[in-house]
Amino acid sequence: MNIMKQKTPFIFAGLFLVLISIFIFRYVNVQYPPNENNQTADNFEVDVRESTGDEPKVGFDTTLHSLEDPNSIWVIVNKQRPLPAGFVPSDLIVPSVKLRLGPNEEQMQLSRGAQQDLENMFTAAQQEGVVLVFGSGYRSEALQAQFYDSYVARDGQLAADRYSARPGTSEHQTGLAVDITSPSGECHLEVCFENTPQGVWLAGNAYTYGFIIRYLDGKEDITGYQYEPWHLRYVGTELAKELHKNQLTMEEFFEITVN
Ligand code: DAL
Ligand code: ZN
Repeated sequence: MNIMKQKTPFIFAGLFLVLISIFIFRYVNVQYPPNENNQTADNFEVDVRESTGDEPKVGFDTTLHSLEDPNSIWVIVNKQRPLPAGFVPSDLIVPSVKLRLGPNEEQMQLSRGAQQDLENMFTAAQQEGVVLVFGSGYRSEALQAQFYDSYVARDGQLAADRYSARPGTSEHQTGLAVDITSPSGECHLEVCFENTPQGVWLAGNAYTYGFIIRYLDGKEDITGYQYEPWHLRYVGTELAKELHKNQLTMEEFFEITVN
């Protein structure tokens, strides 16, 4: 009996510690955002690590694809991030869509990873009465050099650098970029393309097929290029929705500095 009396304070102290631990555990847990997307614990950790407040990345796994691998649908290519010298995608195909040039032209190809979504996008636009034309997709380093050199000869290097990538730094070389035009060629590679039925449809719908308008209006200081409402870049539907929703460039979303 005496022994029990001596132990009672210790039993109460033990119970008290257990209750305090449960309370602390629960309190710390509710400090994190709810796991809405049924993510794995690993993904969840990534989100918490990268969250800085009210930015759009909460609940989005920013590590899903490589930003460096030229075969990745998230590869970021810009003036500071050239492709490996002579890079050629291994999965180029000619999509079954309306082409601006003959099917044997190099530019009429794109990466197989983007094919299905591109074809679905062209079909959906057509069903809504908008005919899209595949203007220019994959371009080798050599073809990009021809283009760039001709622009420099015509407009001077300073001007050309604002709208044409130097060879080795064009997204077209990844096979994941495509310039869209219309059957009439109205506003082909001109800013007024944004007001054509094709431009309006793409601005509102391309993201649902995994394509973004890569060079947004007013973001030249970030992307390095003037507004190009015709230049689409395939990034897959998950990222495209995220970028479209917040009207962000890849550089902004992944916090990559461009000078
Ligand atoms: N017009 C884009 C920037 C390119 O040349 O790749
Ligand atoms: Zn382009």
